[in-house]
Amino acid sequence: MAVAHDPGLSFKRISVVGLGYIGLPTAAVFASRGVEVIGVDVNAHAVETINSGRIHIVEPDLDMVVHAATVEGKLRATLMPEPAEAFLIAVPTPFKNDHEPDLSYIEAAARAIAPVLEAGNLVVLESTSPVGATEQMAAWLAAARPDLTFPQTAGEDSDIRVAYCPERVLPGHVLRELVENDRVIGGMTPRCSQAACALYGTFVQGACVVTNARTAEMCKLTENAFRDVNIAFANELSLICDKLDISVWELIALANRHPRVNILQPGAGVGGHCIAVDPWFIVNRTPDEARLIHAARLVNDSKPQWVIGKVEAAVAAAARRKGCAVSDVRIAAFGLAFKPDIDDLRESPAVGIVEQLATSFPGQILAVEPNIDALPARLATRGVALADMAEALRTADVWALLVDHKPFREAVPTPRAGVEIIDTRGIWSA
Ligand code: SAJ
Repeated sequence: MAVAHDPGLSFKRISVVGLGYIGLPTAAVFASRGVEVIGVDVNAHAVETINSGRIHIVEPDLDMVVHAATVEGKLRATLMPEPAEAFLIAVPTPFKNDHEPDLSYIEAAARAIAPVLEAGNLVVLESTSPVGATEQMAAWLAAARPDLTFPQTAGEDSDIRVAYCPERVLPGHVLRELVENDRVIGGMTPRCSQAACALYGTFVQGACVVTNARTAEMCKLTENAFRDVNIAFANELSLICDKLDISVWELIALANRHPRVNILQPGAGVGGHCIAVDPWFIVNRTPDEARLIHAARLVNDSKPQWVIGKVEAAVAAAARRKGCAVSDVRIAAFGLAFKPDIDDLRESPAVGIVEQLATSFPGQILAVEPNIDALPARLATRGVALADMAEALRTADVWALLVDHKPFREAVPTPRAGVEIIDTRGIWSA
């Protein structure tokens, strides 16, 4: 049910806990609408950077919005929570070694804000979370503040309102998607949802669609699991086509001409902080039922190893052709980021592939990543060299295209005689 927000409910002072890839843009957008925003983070460097009007993460145009918000005095960062009318929690939810969700950051955030909570406050959890996390957060808050009432016991009459509202923005397009995307709002009671709708109504132009907290939690996980399963289908097809000597790129383009078929693109694996993580929150909770979602995770997680095998075979073939030792073959890896046209190397399959190749082929690897100036330590210390595209094309015997960045799409190279190409994105071999 889409809800028109109650104009009587307005928020003048809010707090955003966790000033990362979601929290900081959200805080800045609220501030740009005239709301006083107190940003809270445990990272002193992030707090200092934001207070000086700069940013510690990479996202187009975010620097300008944060700069303007701090100069106008609407956004201020701090290490310690302060009283506010609403608290938005946007902290990480990683998983532990066995894929068990790690809610310790949410627990720490709840314990940090509990002392400053006042009757009438709204607390919204935005972090991607397993089903039941919002109720768990409310339980932590209630344990810390026995003098206040919460929805799990007081229902609609509670002093504190609690809701779940997942972020759904695409890295690289965060500022636009924050404003334009619809929001799913899951209050612990209808009144909690109404308060959260009023809060997001400050800047959201999309619809605020109301449900309960558990459905909203599952909705976020479902969106990313849906994408993971669809990418796994494409990745599985790439393995099948390789074995059957068919171009997977041509195959997908042909199949997608069917009006009800829309296959995604294979790649070097699934990276980033969301799609490779969130489906595990479903599998962990319902392992017997989530068979397809689990299989998709395994298919996507195994793709980098398959790519490594292809590169190893290409290196052996290049050595045979050149009549040289395997250790004399030069390998160029094109792209390190977790997806095209960003500089984010965290959880990137390409980085893992290059790292493992660097162990097998020490001193033989050039990495071309147009979006960075220096290699991460885990590659630099393994003897990988950062090279420009022209040098890598001129000197390498094996070209491994791992990410389809714009410069690679726009200048499709003509291979020198004998060059082996592993094209995981179908732009140099299709
Ligand atoms: N990928 C492929 N083939 C494709 C599409 C993607 O291999 O056809 C790979 C990418 O190269 C990358 C990974 O999948 O390694 C994920 O990239 P992505 O662009 O699909 O997604 P993210 O992780 O940048 O952002 C996702 C988005 N979720 C959905 O599209 C359902 C975003 O809307 C979410 O807000 C975000 O996760 C999040 O924070 O959860």
